[in-house]
Amino acid sequence: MEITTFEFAVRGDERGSLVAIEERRDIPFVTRRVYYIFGTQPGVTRGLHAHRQLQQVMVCLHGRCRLLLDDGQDKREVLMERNDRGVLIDKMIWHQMDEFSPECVLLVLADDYYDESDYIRDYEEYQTLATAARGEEG
Ligand code: T46
Repeated sequence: MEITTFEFAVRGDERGSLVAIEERRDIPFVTRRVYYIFGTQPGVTRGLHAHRQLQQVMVCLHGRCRLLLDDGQDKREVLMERNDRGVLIDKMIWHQMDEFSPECVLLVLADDYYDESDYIRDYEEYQTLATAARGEEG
């Protein structure tokens, strides 16, 4: 499985730095929703689901954590620790985040509004749907 990342230009001057993320230029979609994750308690694992349709880009603004991506066949691990790099969490990719540093802040840009019916939270159901989707593609 290929991991898709987006490198953002760090702008700024002697006063400090700034990163701008423009939709359809720096990331491939129009952002309908922005959320951020912070204050994650030690030892906690978040995520543990896939989205049926939602596409997201995750950026670690501060601190670090581990992002695990799983397409149903292959698993990849990404260390999230850079505020100038986005990682695509595509639709139908099972994902979880763990090993959070105490000060970790994750920014997530999503291409649609929050919709609980878009979540697949059962891994067996996910595998069945991912296998069927691969069959349709092939
Ligand atoms: C994802 C990973 C990376 C809302 O009310 N609106 C929202 O837009 C979101 C994202 C969440 N919520 C509520 C639902 C829960 O009551 O906020 C609470 C925490 O959400 P959740 O347990 O889903 O958080 P994570 O960190 O497990 O997962 C989140 C996103 O939900 C998910 O889409 O891909 O981050």
